[in-house]
Amino acid sequence: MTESVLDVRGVSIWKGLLDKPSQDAMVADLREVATAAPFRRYETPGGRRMSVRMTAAGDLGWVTDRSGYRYDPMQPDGDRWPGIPTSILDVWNTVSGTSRPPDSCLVNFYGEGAKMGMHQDRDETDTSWPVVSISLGDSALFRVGGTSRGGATESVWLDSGDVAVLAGAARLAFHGIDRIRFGSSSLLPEGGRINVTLRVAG
Ligand code: MD6
Ligand code: FE
Repeated sequence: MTESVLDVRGVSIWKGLLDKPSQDAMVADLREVATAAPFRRYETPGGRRMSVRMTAAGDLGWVTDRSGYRYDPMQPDGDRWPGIPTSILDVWNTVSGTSRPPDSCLVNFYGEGAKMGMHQDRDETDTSWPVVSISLGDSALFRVGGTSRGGATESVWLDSGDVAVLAGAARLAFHGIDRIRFGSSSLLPEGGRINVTLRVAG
């Protein structure tokens, strides 16, 4: 598979880093994660239900409810999160530029019509560590802005097997998913998109 690294407003995008067998293996690992920690549709502090379904692996997962957003060592049902699969840690080791392992792996599922509004990732204790993001399944239109809300943005399609790295000056860039191209990939038999993000959260 050909591989190239794009720069989109400081975000590095490794096109096609994961080949099809690697993507299939990662999906199988994520099915085990979802068995131990089911996907949930969270309610935001403002009382709106998110269109994206979420779960997590590692020491810390990310949850939200009426009391706010936070990293939590427990699932909402009181269980710990499952471990981060090795196939996913391998990607961190390839692209993060750090030998410190991630302690949080967030998994987002986008069904038809799901999207994610523009946001910054700043709930981590130390936001100087990179965030590594893996795309699997249907293609998604990823929008990247600057470090304050509003202003110029640039959009790029993230396809299955692409890996994005938010580091350095782009670590606190606003970003979001405007839409997915439902059914554009056959990786997930029922369609949809999975996004996996790795962080040092705690
Ligand atoms: C997504 N990604 O690709 C949403 N956050 O579905 C993110 O919110 C994200 O891609 C931090 C770093 C990289 C990302
Ligand atoms: Fe994000």
